[in-house]
Amino acid sequence: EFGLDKGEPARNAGTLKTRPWTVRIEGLVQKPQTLDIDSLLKLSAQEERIYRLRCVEGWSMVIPWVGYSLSELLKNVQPLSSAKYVEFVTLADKAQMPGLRSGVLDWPYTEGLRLDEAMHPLTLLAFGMYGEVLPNQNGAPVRLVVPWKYGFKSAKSLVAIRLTDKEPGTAWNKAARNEYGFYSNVNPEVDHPRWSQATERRIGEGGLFAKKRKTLMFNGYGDQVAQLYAGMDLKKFY
Ligand SMILES: Nc1nc2c(c(=O)[nH]1)N[C@H]1C(S)=C(S)[C@@H](COP(=O)(O)O)O[C@H]1N2
Ligand SMILES: [Mo]
Repeated sequence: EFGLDKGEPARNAGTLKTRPWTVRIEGLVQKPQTLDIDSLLKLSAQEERIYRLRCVEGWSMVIPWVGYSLSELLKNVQPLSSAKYVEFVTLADKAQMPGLRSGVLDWPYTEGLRLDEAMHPLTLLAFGMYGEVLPNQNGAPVRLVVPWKYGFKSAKSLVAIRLTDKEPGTAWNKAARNEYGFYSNVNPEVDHPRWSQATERRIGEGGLFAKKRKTLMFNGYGDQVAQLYAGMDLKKFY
């Protein structure tokens, strides 16, 4: 990426207003809904999920999230048969988020998944981490977590979830199409144009001098998700 996160501490995150908060579930669904955060929190049982997170820039971390499968929410709104993709739209409030003045990305930050990826039980709607409510800087009050994809796919502070029939644009794909593809599955065999993705540095394992680990296909979740990509050329659909 372009160093947007680097040296830019979450100094404004503390003042983000996360209540009241609503999330619209809209587009190609039988039952569009606008849910306030308290209804969303109660929609399904929250569970702790301990996932590996692999950053596209070559580091990784193990994180205990709290939430439930996004599929629980999607089933509720009854996707139409024409729905093929899900677009995730996040808050872009200039009054609260001075970082939006930076022209690096086309705000709001948006992300996207294919509908079958979004319905996969590993795809998490997260409300907490480390047994606590999500800190503002990590995407309060609700974010996405997709553990077999690079970390940037995990859109934070969601305000809308939109089902579509066309592949939605995503913030990083629009900014640098050749560097960040729509799929962005963790893949040690597809290098970023500017660095290798074969290895990673695990945060918590001895800092800069620790031996790097080999990056695993689909971040080690291949048994669960490889089937989603059967027959696809993942070098082309990176
Ligand atoms: N709303 C929103 N979500 C976002 C981003 C963003 O700028 N806005 N950045 C993405 C990127 S580039 C990264 S690396 C991760 C960072 O998540 P973290 O702050 O929890 O580490 O969030 C992703 N989700
Ligand atoms: Mo990032």
